[in-house]
Amino acid sequence: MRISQQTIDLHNEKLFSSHKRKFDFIAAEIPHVESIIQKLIAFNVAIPSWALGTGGTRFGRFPGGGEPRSLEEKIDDVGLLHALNQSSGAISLHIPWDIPHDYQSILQHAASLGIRFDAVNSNTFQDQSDQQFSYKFGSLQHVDKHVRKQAIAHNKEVINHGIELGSKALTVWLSDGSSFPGQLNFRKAFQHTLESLQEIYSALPADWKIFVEYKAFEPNFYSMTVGDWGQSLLYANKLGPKAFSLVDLGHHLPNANIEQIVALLLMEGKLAGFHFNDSKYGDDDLTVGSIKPYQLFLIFNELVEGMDARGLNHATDLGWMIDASHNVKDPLEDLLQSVEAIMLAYAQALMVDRKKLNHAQASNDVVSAQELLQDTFRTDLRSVVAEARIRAGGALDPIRFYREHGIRQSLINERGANNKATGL
Ligand code: LRH
Ligand code: MN
Repeated sequence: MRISQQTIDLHNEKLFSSHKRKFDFIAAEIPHVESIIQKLIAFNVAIPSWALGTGGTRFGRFPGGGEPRSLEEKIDDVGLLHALNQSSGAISLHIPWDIPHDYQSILQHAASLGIRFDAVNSNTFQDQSDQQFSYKFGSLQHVDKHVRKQAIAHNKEVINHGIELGSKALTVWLSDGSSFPGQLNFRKAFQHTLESLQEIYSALPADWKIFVEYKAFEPNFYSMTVGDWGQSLLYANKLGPKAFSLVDLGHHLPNANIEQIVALLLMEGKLAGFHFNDSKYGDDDLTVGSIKPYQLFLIFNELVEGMDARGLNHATDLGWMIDASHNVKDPLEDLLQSVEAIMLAYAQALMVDRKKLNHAQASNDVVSAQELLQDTFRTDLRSVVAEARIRAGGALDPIRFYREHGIRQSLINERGANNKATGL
């Protein structure tokens, strides 16, 4: 299903006057609004190929219909999101859930929708039917070298798929760990994992990166072999200059100060990027900014400060990806909300008066520092994000457009009500 520019322009015409009123009001307050808009236009968030269908939990899954039946249809859905918000111009594949069978046709199809391939993800947390050795007791950490060899070979295969698609990074998330005290020798598990990652690292092309994603718990519930940012950084430092730590917002213990972790990984030049989502308890994979929007703003505040301190290109030097699971929402509406929340947090972080904040920090003026951040967070920049979107050819109100044009029903008519997309 493709959306014509003409249909989007018609939608924008209807909503333009109220948008202009809001935008002109706020733009008058922000001297550098044009540079913020240019940065927003350049910024894209990669959509996870495993989150285009309905997610579920062990207690149940309630499909909404019209789910993509193939990688081509997943790319169609990302193309649909990108046509509406002009900020979703990339897809992150998960192998073997989304093995590309014909690279050329997949590349042409994606290019025709303005979609590029972001980091590719390996999967050694599930056993495939044709697999010789089980990952029940881990993969790269496993006590049996045959299991480790099998997992290393899989990661090399994933790199090869990525090379064919123009991807430049491999994300490795390991479910490896233990569920009971005494089950695992932590030192040997770390060393097996490091040796295995070193073999995968040596298979990376010169211009590639490896993202080491950490997680505090689940599916192991006593220890995870890449359990926190410290362990992930240890691996990344021991692996070499192409290895970085990936921050999935849902992978922290309660009340972790994620914005401080981000600031320090960035300072060390070891921040890979993000799997954006939100959570109240565990790895809930909820809509970005739906539970802790202030934390998301504080993370982007550290990102803008830290990226500018290192002279990084905001749009290209870090991995911007969503990792979510949609149990009760339409997957495409959920993803539109998540991208909007990310763009809003980024816009607000770009609005922060860094000079005034640095001065407040340098003079221990705690109240002014907080007032400055909260004043920015309480400033409604939705019309600035919308202005960037329409200048890039997107819709003023993507979810309204999606509903008014009955897109989900069209997808159900085209694909059926009961098919299940590959993924979580
Ligand atoms: C693990 C994780 C990882 C993916 C998976 C789909 O919780 O965040 O990034 O491989 O979700
Ligand atoms: Mn993740």
